[in-house]
Amino acid sequence: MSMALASESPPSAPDAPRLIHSNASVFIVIEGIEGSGKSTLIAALAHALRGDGHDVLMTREPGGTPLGDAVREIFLDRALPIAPMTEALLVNAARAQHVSDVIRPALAVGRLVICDRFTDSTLAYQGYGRGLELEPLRAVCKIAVGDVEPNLTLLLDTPVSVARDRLRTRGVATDRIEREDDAFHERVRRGFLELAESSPRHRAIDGRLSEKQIFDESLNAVRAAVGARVS
Ligand code: T5A
Repeated sequence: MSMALASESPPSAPDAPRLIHSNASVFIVIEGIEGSGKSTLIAALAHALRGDGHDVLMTREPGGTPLGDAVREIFLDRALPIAPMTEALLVNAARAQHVSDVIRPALAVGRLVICDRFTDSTLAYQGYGRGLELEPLRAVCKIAVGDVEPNLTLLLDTPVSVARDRLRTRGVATDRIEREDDAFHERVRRGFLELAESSPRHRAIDGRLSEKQIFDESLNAVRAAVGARVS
């Protein structure tokens, strides 16, 4: 990930003074294959939404907590062989902590949470990519997140070749998942698309568009989701 999405500290207690102009408690997730442009979009969205007066929390998976960051190190370590189900359980252990310590408390005090990856990533990577059955994976994710669900999931649908070129240009060493072959990443991309097509709370955006076009389309979708929460 190009931008270190700062895992902010867990939000302060509900009775602490906060600069909240909107208490919509909105949970936005950004999904897509590696290099699809998620971190770029999230930084721009957070800036614009803060301008709208929202108290925005940016976070990511795996990560978002000290435990999550430790799991992330293991998860992406090229030197470690990790079985597909172990991947699913590791990322969901981190997710359970993330939801409990960061996401749920932030939503409870009316923050707008933008998360780089969530449960769809498990279904796309460990399900469609690694070949694990989707229903058990959904059950594991459900145990990790309980009743916390995104209000909106934006999928940046970017062709594998385009995303790979972007990552090559960026020049950062590939991690354990990025180094998988194109066929794996094609399955992951198809998985994300199937998940997006099967749910009204998803919006797929063409990741080949310019950063500005993606940002404009995404901001409109987020503002609509916020409007639906507060109306
Ligand atoms: N994982 C994660 C699982 O297997 N299961 C799970 O359940 C979960 C949660 C996490 C890894 O973990 C796996 C999936 C991943 O392999 P990560 O580092 O969080 O890895 O995620 P990455 O997707 O690898 O993050 P990246 O930074 O590599 O990709 P981004 O954030 O999608 O892309 P971004 O914004 O950094 O952009 C990449 C480059 O493209 C340019 C940017 O400037 C940057 O140089 N760019 C554009 N160029 C042209 N047009 C645009 N519209 C552009 N947008 C960005």
